[in-house]
Amino acid sequence: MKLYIYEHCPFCSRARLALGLKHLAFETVVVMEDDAATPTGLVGKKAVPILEKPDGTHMGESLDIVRFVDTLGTPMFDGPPEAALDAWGDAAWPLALKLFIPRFTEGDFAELATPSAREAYRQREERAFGDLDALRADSARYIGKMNTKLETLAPLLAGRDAIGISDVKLWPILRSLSIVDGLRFPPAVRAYMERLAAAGKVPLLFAQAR
Ligand SMILES: N[C@@H](CCC(=O)N[C@@H](CS)C(=O)NCC(=O)O)C(=O)O
Repeated sequence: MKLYIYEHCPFCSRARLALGLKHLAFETVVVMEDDAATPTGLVGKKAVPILEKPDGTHMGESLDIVRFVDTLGTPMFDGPPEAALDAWGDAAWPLALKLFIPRFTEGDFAELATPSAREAYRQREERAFGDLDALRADSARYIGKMNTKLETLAPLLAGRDAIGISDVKLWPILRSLSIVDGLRFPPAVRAYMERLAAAGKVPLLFAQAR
């Protein structure tokens, strides 16, 4: 199998995590941010992740990919969703975007390795989120709010060792937040982030926190 991704992309991290947790062999292909032809040629639109399945056909949509991947080998993600984890992720997402999007545009990612790719990405995010410098300038306020939210996640993750579909949705949000310098991840949250990063073989972004 081949998985087409952007390294920064949280939806791609869902698919990477699911494949990694299931120990499935796959090749990663990073699509440049200014390359519309590759994804459009595969699934008819510019969006990743895209999975090339063992039969050579292609599929998009992260959760569809996770469901397909779960038909290979022993199912891991077929249990019921965990409402508290899903609710935390849904509530945190709009605030998380305000923190990680401006930092992603400056980040060290293969899909941004050329000036034109980085510029294409910056323009895409500015179309979606408006002035990124203004978002950046409000960081301290957003960081304070997110630190409060992270405290409420800690009791939900303390002692957790199960892995299910809700983790496939939650972990990529936390991975994205690991690029934000100044966030305080409570020990239970940090341990969870590190545990799934290692088990799923998807690196966190602390080394390039900014
Ligand atoms: N619903 C899709 C969303 C995927 C998505 O939004 N991917 C972003 C990257 S994070 C993308 O490819 N955006 C289009 C673009 O590059 O122009 C999924 O879950 O896979």
